[in-house]
Amino acid sequence: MRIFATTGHHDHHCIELDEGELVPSWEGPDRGDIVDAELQTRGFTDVRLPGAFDRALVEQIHAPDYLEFLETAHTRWVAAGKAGACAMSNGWPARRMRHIRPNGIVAQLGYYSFAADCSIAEGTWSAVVDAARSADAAAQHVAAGADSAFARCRPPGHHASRDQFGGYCYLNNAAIAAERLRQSGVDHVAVLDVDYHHGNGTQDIFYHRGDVSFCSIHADPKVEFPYFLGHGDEEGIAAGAGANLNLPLPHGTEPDAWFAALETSLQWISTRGAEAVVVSLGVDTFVGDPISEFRLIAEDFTRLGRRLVAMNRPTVFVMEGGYATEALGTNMVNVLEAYLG
Ligand code: Q9C
Ligand code: ZN
Repeated sequence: MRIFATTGHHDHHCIELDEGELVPSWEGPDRGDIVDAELQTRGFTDVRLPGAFDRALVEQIHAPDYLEFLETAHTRWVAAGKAGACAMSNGWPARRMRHIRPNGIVAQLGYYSFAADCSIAEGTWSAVVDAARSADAAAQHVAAGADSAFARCRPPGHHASRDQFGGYCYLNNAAIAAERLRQSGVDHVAVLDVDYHHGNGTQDIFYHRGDVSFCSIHADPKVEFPYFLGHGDEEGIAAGAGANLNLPLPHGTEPDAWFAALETSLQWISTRGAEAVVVSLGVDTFVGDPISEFRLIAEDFTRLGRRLVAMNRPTVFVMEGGYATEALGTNMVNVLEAYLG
């Protein structure tokens, strides 16, 4: 399996507001390095740098004004003389307010985000671009005939929508991979999101589209981030009606219940007629994850990799969450190794 990654992610380290405290983000540079080291140790040595950033492709997924905002936000923050090293909002357009784009940098940070767990450091944009490039390159590799590829993305992407960042995500790497597959002649793509959190960004991006089916297994948004999307009755609209499947599960979910949901997902994907699959691969379903409440163990990630083979379709793996850093490499690579058999 070919791996696409860069070390550009080192420059992306942010602070987050977590349970009333400003702390270094759980989503830190060590995550990329840990997975890279484990890949190396376990013989995944076909590691490549991705190609150039294809802005035209990314503009099929994200609004041009949003891209320009992300690219320039930190520079504008510094120019405005703000105190913090990371740019972060303190106001968002909530119920009964209007979504009119404001002028200043702080206000625009609120306009273009939905959570205070995600800020913009000096090196954020270049790291975000590198992650998108990796996802694109992995999709191109699969579109060219490879059975599978792994985009070792950091930061992750599945919470990012067309024009909003949050949940440690800025550009939606999995959506970019799916769009690349579509543009390469794959008529129908399925995105299977196994991260602990609902992939609200990916769902929203494809919600009205029938050519990309989206399925997510995640903690119930009534009790877990991103809180405001990911319920079981969200099925898609217009051409996308019936092309969205959410399987929310309670805190404390044990492996057997999780794998029952996986079987439902795999069956649904086979009925959707997808020709290729993008897996949003988060391993924060792990029992030891410091911010999550499911109970999968390391062997369950091996079991997951084996079950994904049953889809029998070319597959692009895109790295998402997983915050138990001591186990992150093992869990992530267990999926990939088991997939190869
Ligand atoms: N006390 C991904 O896994 N906030 N994003 C957690 C915990 C946000 C997770 C707060 C979690 C975002 C890609
Ligand atoms: Zn997650």
